[in-house]
Amino acid sequence: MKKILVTGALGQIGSELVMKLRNIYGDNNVVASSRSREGNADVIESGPFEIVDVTDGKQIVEAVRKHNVDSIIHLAAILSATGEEKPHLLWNVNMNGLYYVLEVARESKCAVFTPSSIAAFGPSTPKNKTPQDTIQRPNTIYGVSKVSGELLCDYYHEKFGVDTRGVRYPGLISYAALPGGGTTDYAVHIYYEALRSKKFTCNIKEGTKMDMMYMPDALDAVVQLMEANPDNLRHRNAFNITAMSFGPEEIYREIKKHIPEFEMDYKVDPIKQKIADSWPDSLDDSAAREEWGWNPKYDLTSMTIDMLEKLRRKLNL
Ligand code: NAD
Ligand code: AKB
Repeated sequence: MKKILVTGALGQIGSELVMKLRNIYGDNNVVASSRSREGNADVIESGPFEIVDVTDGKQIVEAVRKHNVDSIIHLAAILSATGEEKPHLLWNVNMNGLYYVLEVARESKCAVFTPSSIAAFGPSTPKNKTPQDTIQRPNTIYGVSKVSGELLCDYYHEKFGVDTRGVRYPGLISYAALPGGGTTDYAVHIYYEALRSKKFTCNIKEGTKMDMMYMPDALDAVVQLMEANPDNLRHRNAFNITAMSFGPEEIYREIKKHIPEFEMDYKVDPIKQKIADSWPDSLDDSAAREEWGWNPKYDLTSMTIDMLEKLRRKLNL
């Protein structure tokens, strides 16, 4: 990667990924973009920034040509919970957006990174140690867009030689930007409320295990996979990756070790619960480990220590 365009750059991942990429590849070589200028000022001001609405293919073409882009990190998307409220919007952003990105990449010979998700699996997928290659029949519009996206990316690689790569991210936990309308968002909000009000009402039922990951590992995955030797990649779109798997009661107990007065109760959101129940309990990420050396650094214990320390500083507590 030499000249990188990041779409959806002001979201949960983009806010941190752009800064990391600028550190590695140089401020001027990472073009952040979003459909508006609302969001993290550091991302907008520390390097080139363009307004790009991914549902308008021309705007992507213009940004790629103007900056001589060779790699597109495509993060603009609608996530699972918002998607169930606005399925038509989701289809337009997630599918048309990806199609336009792939078309630009085909014409301008760009590499493309597109995150898939644990949402690409569904109720009939094996739940434990979910294999890399297995049944993918999701029952959410988000999941349908993720499976379709994986297939479209593979198609563009096989048919047109576009260097497409991707991972199936689990729920991501971070302190810099809030999550954007997903089912795993509770695992971020719980840290804020543990510090602020010492009370948290969880919208996901006790015992609901989902894969999760701390943001530094998620960012490393992008760089490692995009820099991996293509000869070693038997899979491309998209690799299972995970760092930990837990239910709400386990993250609660871990936080309580540091904040003994912290209390949690439950008010289950039926839509989010249905989505969570359809996803795996834990992924098998051995293909990523074998093909490009995936090896996450954080588990629940080390993530919790770091999250609480960073959030205390951010919230001036
Ligand atoms: P996010 O919602 O925080 O950020 C997405 C950004 O895209 C937002 O800033 C939004 O304003 C922008 N956007 C929406 N519509 C747009 C449009 N038409 N044009 C341009 N920008 C638009 O999401 P995120 O968590 O940063 O996720 C990025 C990618 O990673 C998505 O593909 C998501 O499905 C995937 N992913 C995220 C997680 C997670 O836990 N965060 C897990 C699995 C997969
Ligand atoms: C969501 O909950 O929608 C995302 C995801 C796992 O894809 N965090």
